[in-house]
Amino acid sequence: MKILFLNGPNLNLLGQRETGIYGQMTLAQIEGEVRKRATALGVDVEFRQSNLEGELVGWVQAAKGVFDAIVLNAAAYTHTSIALRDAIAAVKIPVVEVHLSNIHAREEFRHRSMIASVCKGQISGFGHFSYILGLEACVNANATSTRG
Ligand code: CA2
Repeated sequence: MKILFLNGPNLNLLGQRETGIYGQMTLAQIEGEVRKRATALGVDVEFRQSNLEGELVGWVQAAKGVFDAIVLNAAAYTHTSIALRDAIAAVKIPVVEVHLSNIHAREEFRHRSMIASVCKGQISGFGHFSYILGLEACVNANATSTRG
């Protein structure tokens, strides 16, 4: 099983600023933790980050036929991007939406996710562990859908 982890704008700054909200870990450290768990589960993972909406849309589209699932932290594009929503709906690969912070416990503008209704589910508020839970959700959903 191959899982693609996509990270949106400003997540390259993790661990340097806003540590009270997003934690102390850098994106590379989060990737390291995900890789450890992925190895234990016997799955391949690929990690990418972009500040560009179009690049994220392109990666979602290109995932078809290559990856079995996507774990997506679309960052601020979560709240604004109809383009990402349409790409997720079109690609028909299970996408798990993840957030480090609990977006529902923050400012009102973060409560709305443009992508939630086309995703398999949403994991929000568990810091870097949201990514591990996203990985587990993909593996579990895959096992459930292929069982029997
Ligand atoms: O909690 C999350 O994972 C978010 O997706 C993070 C986004 C935010 O816009 C979403 O509402 C929730 C922001 C990512 C920016 O990360 C930074 C890290 C360090 C310094 C500044 C921003």
